[in-house]
Amino acid sequence: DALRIIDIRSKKHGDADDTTRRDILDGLRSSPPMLPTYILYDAKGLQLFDAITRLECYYPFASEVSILTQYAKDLAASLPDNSTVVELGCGSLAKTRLLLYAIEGLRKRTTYYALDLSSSELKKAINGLDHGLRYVSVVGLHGTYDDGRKWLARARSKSSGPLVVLWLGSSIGNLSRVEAASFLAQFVKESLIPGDMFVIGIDRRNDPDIVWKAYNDDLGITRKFIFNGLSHANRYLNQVFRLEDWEYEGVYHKHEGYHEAFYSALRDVDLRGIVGNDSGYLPAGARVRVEQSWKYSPHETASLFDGCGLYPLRRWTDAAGMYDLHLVHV
Ligand code: AVI
Repeated sequence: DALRIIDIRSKKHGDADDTTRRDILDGLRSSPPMLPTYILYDAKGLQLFDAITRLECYYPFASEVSILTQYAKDLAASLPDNSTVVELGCGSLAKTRLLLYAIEGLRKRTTYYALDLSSSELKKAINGLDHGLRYVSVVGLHGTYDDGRKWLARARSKSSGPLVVLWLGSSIGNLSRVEAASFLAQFVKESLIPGDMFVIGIDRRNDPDIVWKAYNDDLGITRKFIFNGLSHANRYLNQVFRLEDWEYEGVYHKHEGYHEAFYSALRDVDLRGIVGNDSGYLPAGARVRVEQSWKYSPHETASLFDGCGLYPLRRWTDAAGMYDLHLVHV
């Protein structure tokens, strides 16, 4: 079978570049200053994130893998026949393959759509699935979450077969609690119909030291991953960031339950020329936020689902009780 990758990006490439540049500048003008989290995910960023997932300290990945290793068959059995499965941010497919082969083992006809931001990484990931998938057909979708949601709404209007949205890796944590709820609610409203399902991996509010270490590894891989975001941003801003002016800083806010990743200025940094106003002046010690990783207590998860019209069907948890995979339906 020829590799199928559909470009679903709503904007032509040049427009997307303009949007990125505008998002970066808007972020730097806001108070406190920030960079858009998606700046972390160019092709190099996806590779570095993949390296993070191989770190022992980055437990969310290992926890989710252990859940899928143990329960993929159970999850596959809970999915409807002839379903369309769409994964938001499929990454390297290292985890998803466990589910795909479980579905194949049960001989359930399924079309699996893998959505991600980098078409080169998408190609690699799909090519890396060895053959032997006869019941599961695999299609790549090149675009953002938003492109994916819109594409899904269009696909939904053409077919009424069961739809399953897969959102693994606790990626929901990269949205604030309010954003996460409205993202899910919008999905439910625009792209799903009663009976459709969501499979969502969510990291719990674990021991603060363990969470902090997950984002501050001794090998400095996370640091490299975060710094790559600055290099990526530089491609849109004529290289205004000098990497040697910045350091990575990770903070876990244990009361609120989120980890925050910053670029922290090692000396006064003057970006007024490109930012266009005084907010471009960042004195030594100033922080530019690039990522938040929110964690959920069981109660917070329950009210999240409740608030957006999603009903829990099943939940699978790792042996250490640190992470859950939720199957919910509309
Ligand atoms: C993809 N996302 C859920 C990861 C997280 O845990 O927030 C990205 C990451 N950032 C640093 N390490 C991993």
